[in-house]
Amino acid sequence: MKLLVTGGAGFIGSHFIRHILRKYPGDSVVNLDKLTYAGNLENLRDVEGDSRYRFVRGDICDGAAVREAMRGVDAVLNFAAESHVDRSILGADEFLKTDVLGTFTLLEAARELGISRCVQISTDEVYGSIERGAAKESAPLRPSNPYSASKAGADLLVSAYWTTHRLPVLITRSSNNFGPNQYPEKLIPLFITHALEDRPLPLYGDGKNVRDWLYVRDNCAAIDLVLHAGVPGEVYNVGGGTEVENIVLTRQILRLLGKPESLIQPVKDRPGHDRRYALDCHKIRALGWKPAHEFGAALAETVRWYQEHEAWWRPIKSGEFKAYYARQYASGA
Ligand code: NAD
Ligand code: TDX
Repeated sequence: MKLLVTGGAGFIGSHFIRHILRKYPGDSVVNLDKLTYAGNLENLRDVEGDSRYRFVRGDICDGAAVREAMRGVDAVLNFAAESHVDRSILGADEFLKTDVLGTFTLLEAARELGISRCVQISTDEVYGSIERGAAKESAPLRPSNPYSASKAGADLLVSAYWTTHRLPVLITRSSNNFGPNQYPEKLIPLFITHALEDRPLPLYGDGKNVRDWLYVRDNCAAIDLVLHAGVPGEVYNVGGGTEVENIVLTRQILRLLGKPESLIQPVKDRPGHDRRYALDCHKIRALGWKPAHEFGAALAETVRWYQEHEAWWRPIKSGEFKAYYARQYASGA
């Protein structure tokens, strides 16, 4: 198969490209990525010499660039997005452009070029906070923040292209991913790298918000399965099945690093902060997927990766991240 992966220089997309190139010797991948602050070609250094891999710098909102990259491919997987909730609260313009208009641009090009499989990478956040039980794929979309609202907008558009145009689309909605190469603005890499620098860990609110953690390689396996065996027009939840309160996770990270709990600094809560996410994953499990990595072991491996790859995260934290973080805490929260 010849694949177009968008946003492949980011966290999950780069793991997915490596997964495909390793597992399918006959496949090739075009990676279309704008290289925003979150895109990092270091994430793919080990595959850049592979003749089956090609990088194209471009914006998914640019119709001409998208059509050019999409020509001749069998399937499109859209990972490209503005992906950080806190940045969407500081300013949502880019979220609407990339997450909604970018998805629309890809759908139009896929329709024009007759692409036979399009996978949209979405998120559990589109269901909003789930106080009890777990959201099925048929649950109403009730996004709480500009990021999740723009992802929900994209999901609705993708589904409409199936209903109206019979474009063969599939959607995966996964829970919180973690693993190597995640930009250190997200909870796990932020807290690991801050702790390594002996900086305070800003824990929002009472620290009792719950996330369901999914190791990134397990998500890649699920996306691969949906690409090959999913039913067009369908949505698949992908949850790690590991619900943890933020405060518990924070203590676990500090323990793994041998750092004191006094580094935990409670700060003002995130506006619109969803209390809990939880997914019903019967549908993807019926396709034959389940997480292969145990949470504690995967977290320990992730902590080790950041300990051993300072050369990856230190330049990020002293570069773009620094300006973002100063904006985030400008109010003195
Ligand atoms: P990321 O922020 O690490 O990477 C996003 C990538 O998209 C970057 O390489 C960036 O350069 C690229 N990009 C951004 N705007 C672009 C544009 N206009 N055109 C082309 N490329 C562009 O994100 P991630 O954490 O790897 O998430 C990937 C996808 O998975 C996103 O769609 C996100 O919504 C979804 N998702 C993420 C998680 C998670 O926990 N990280 C969970 C569920 C779903
Ligand atoms: O500094 C922090 N302090 C803190 O307490 C940060 C960055 C986060 N948190 C809390 C907020 C959340 O309850 O930790 C939890 C996880 O936060 P994030 O890592 O920002 O993830 P979340 O908001 O849950 O969204 C993530 O999962 C769904 C991804 O960023 C999205 O891209 C994905 O769609």
